[in-house]
Amino acid sequence: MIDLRSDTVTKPTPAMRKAMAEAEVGDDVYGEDPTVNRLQERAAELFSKEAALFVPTGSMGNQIAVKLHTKPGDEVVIEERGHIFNWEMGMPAIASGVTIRPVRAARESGMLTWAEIESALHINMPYYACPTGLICLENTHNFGGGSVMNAAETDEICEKAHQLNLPVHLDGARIFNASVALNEPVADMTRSVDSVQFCLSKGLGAPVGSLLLGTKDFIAEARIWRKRFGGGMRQAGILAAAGLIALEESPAKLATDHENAKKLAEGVAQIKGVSIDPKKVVTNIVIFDVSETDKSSSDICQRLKHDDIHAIPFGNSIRMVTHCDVSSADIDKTLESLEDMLG
Ligand code: TLP
Repeated sequence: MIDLRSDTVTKPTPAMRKAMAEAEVGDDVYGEDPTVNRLQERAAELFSKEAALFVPTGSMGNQIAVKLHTKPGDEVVIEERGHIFNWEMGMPAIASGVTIRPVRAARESGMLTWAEIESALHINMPYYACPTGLICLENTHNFGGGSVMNAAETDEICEKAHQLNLPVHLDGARIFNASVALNEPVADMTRSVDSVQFCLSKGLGAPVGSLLLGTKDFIAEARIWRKRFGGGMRQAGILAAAGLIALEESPAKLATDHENAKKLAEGVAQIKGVSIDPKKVVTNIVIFDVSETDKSSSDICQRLKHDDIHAIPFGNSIRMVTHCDVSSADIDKTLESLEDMLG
């Protein structure tokens, strides 16, 4: 099976499984799991943040951040294709009582400029608009095609936001992919955001888990909200053990995933009716429009399944995500199958 649906499908490596079997554990709700504590300390060190919290999912990390940065009735500014807005099942409204102000970035990459963010802010409009309480960024931007924002651009947005006393949360589910693509350390890319969430369970290949990072006070509060959200995981060291290996060993492997994505993008760009600019594919996500072919995106994905190739249709487009369980030969097979079908 060639599984290009997502990098969430990655399986733990033998080293991760061994570390999981041997992990030292304790009750993490009491803060007594030594492996979880090590993972949190290591993550905080890598990101140069005061503290980190191990959470079961990226969604939970993001939603705890939304909860802590806002109060009910606030508005959260986010790019229109952002994960927190589209794919977290309405949780900002349910858990935090906030509304979302989606802003469409002019750039296809989905990366907002400060001017675009600023035009959506509600400041000092107490009687007729929800006050902006938070700005959310996403790096890489998943439905912007795995696009990246560099440290300087992130700094600029944060600086302007902070001048208005607005916090910035970064959904950095794939921040290590961005870091590899830009050759910038994750600590630089996240130095000016107030909080950041990143996933161990995507390209880094761990089976479960994300980390939320911020100040000590923020993380102390986040720990309470993790429990309220049902994310107190007890002997979670078994999972954290895989996470520690993912942090140390996986970033160095991401460049291969990016090469495979580029090769895939260059290949599909040759197929008549398929639209994608391969130059814009800089990490592991390839999204291509098939509306000019004679088949719908779901028909194409259905047919790919006959060759045991799995991808997800989104509207007129198909998303394919490369990861450590996809090889260069798998990309060749995928291109052959697409060419046979559409060529
Ligand atoms: N993304 C998943 C789907 O939910 C769309 C995927 O297959 O790409 N932030 C970003 C940018 C994400 O892409 C995801 C997962 C999350 C947060 C949520 O992470 P989990 O699945 O751990 O809750």
